[in-house]
Amino acid sequence: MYSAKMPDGFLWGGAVAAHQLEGAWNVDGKGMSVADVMTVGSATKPREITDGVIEGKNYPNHSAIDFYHHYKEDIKLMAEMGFKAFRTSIAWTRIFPNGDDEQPNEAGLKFYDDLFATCHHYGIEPVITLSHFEIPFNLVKKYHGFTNRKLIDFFVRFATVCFKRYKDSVKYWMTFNEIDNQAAYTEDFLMATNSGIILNGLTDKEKEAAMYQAAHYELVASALAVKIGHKINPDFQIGCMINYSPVRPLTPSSDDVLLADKFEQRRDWFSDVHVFGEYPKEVEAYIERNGYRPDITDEDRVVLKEGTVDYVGFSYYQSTTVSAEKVKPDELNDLSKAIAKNPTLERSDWGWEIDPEGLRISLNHLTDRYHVPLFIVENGLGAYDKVEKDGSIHDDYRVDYMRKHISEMEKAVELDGVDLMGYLPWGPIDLVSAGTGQMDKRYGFIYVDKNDAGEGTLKRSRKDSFDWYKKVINSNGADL
Ligand code: BGP
Repeated sequence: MYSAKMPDGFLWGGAVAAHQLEGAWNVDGKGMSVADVMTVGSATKPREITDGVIEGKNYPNHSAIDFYHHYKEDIKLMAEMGFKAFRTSIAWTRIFPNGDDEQPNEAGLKFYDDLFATCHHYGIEPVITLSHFEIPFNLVKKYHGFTNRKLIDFFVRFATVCFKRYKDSVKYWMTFNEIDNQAAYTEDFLMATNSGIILNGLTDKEKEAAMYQAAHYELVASALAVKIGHKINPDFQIGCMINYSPVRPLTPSSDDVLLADKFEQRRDWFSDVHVFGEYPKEVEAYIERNGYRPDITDEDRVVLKEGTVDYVGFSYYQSTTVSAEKVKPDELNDLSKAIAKNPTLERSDWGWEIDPEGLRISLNHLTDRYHVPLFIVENGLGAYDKVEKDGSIHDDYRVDYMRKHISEMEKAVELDGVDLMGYLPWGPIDLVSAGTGQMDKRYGFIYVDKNDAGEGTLKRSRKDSFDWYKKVINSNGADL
């Protein structure tokens, strides 16, 4: 298998999000976020988004793996693997419990002071996402999330407070996690988590119109934050974060090839705006042709130009394959209609296609398009783990998945000349799945004793992959 040493300073580590591991959902003044009103689902049953917290329902994010009270032990384990960087998010509702509060919550700010100090104690660089699927629920109910321009101010206030407070302890930032997920605007779950909008009862056309508005306000909010962040500390590296999935045509037919292109454009525009500071022509034409009239002012366009990002952070889990049998290229609106099963790829237990070469293709595509440094800030395999009688966990499937992906990443850096900042696989410690709310969809090198029903001791233990990843980091990627 191909392997190569990564450049000096390469940021090996892992990535999580506050709401998926911290727990302590209403402790020390934290307010309720959209993640706190979501129940447990499964591979086949979507999570329910409830109207607040209803007694008797299981809300897994409320306690998660209680990282809030275990972070010292958890960061120590990550340091043992040799982590150089740790990506997490700042829970917006720990800082502004309702989102529209005038003053921040000191106890929330203090928690992250302590967390970042613990990281630095071990020489681990924090990499921080400002908004990772945890918008204050009050902003969802009172303002309809990012369909309301006021959300720009609330987000910018939150970002500014964080930039000022952590200006000497955090260098790497990202604004909105997987901002492009909302391209799949018919999925109510994604619209709620990404943009804080609950679209019950709207037609698909209305949902799409709401998405273009919310996405625009998020992009303006992001650009303003980038601009302000650079003023507060010119050394900040502030990136965007997209869910990148290279698009493959199912057959070599012109329709399939064109459809794959159109599909890709419809997702790439989010990162286009972040990097170039302007909308791509294709998307402006599409919005116009479909009669959507999002509120986009001339002033907004100036802001977008002034707040372009320093790097593109992205998650990579799988590629996407499309077929024009299902929808013709010019009729493409609801992206989910174009997706076909790729007959050449294996799937995880949750149906996610496994495509290591897709990672190399992604790195090449993003480099060609953007000419800025890239950062892999999520990648990994969600799987069921079996704990043996002696407590060991032989997760060779996880090692196999990661080894193949890292090998493709190393080809992209070494053979294709990609400028890559680091590799932060998802969920180095088991945590609550964002998509399903399950605990048993596990990504970790560190096992946490807790199941889907919420039972367990929360004890942490090392899986086989723990030692394997430690060896990879120790050899700077040469020993896979
Ligand atoms: C990404 C999210 C993460 C994470 C990951 C895995 O989309 O940014 O928050 O959860 O996917 O997804 P899941 O947890 O549904 O397996």
